[in-house]
Amino acid sequence: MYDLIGDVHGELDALERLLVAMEYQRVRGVWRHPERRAVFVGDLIDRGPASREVVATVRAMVEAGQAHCLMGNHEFNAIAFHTPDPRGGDCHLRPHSEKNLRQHQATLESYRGHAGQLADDIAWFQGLPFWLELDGVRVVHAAWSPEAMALVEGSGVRDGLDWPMAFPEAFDEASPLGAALSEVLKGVEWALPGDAFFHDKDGHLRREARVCWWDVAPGHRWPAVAMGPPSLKKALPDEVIPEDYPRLRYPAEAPPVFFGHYWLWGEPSPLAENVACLDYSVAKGGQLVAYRWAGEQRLQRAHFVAVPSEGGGP
Ligand SMILES: [Mn+2]
Repeated sequence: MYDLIGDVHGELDALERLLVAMEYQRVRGVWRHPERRAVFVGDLIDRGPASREVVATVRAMVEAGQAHCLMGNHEFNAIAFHTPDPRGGDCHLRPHSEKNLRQHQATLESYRGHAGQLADDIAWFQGLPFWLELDGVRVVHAAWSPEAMALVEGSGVRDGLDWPMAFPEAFDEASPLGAALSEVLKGVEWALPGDAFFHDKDGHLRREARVCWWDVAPGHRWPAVAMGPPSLKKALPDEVIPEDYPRLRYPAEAPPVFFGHYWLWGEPSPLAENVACLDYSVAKGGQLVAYRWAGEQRLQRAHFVAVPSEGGGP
C-alpha cells in the first residue's frame, strides 16, 4: 500500500519528521517501511533551504525500490534551466532572466559547490514520470487530463533519455506538446472574465486562474472554482461561468487520484470522494501532508497525516 506525499519544496526537516510520524526507519541511509511504499507527487525542490538534501533522500528511496517520485513543474523547470537550447542562440531552454534566477535561487544555493551532483540530479529528473497509474491509485503533479496525456504519449517525448534536447518544444507552452505538459504539471488555467486580474503569491499580475479541473462547468460561480490566494477570490466577480466554457469532471467511479501543486491551507481533507490534493504549503509556513491509502475508493479525512513546517503558522 502507498503513502502519497505532497510537495516538499526543500524542507528536509519536515520530510524527516513526516517519515518518522509514519514509522519509516532509516536503514543504511535509506528511509523505508516494512510494508508500505512512498509516492512523492513532485516539487521536491525550490523555496526551502535543503533542495539538494531532499533530492538525495528521495532519490535514495526510489533507487532502493522504496518509493516512486513524479515530476513536478519545479523539476521540469530545473531541467529547462540547465539545458542549453539545441536550436542555437546563447540561451537555455528556460532563459536565465532575473525572474527565473530568483525562482531557482534557493535550489542553486543548496547545490553551490556540488556542480557534479546537480548535473547528475538533473539527469535523474529527466527520468521522472509525468504521471503514474499504480494498482488502484492515480498520481500526477497537478491535473489528471486524459486528452493532454494522450497527446504527450503520442508525441514520443519520453522515448529517449535525452528528450529535452530532442523535444525543446516541450518547454514552449505555445506548442501543442508544451501546452499539454503544462496542463499536466501546472494544472488547467482559464482566462478570467472581463478585465478581472489578481496578483499571485510572488506578486506577478495574472489574468488567468487555475480552476478545479475535477469539477468545474458553466453555471458554477468563479470564486468557487478558482484555485489561488485570497487576493484572487477578492478579484473575481461573483458571476457564473459562461456557457461557452468547457465542463471538466473527474469521474466518481475512476480510481482515486492524488496530486500536489495548489498551495492549499487548513485542515487536509479530500476535495471530492476520490480526489485529494496533498500540497498544504509547507514552504510557506503550512504543513507537509501525506495520505496513507489503504485500498479505499472513498478517501477519508482520517487517513491524512500532517506535520507543521519548522516555523509553523502562515
Ligand atoms: Mn507545483
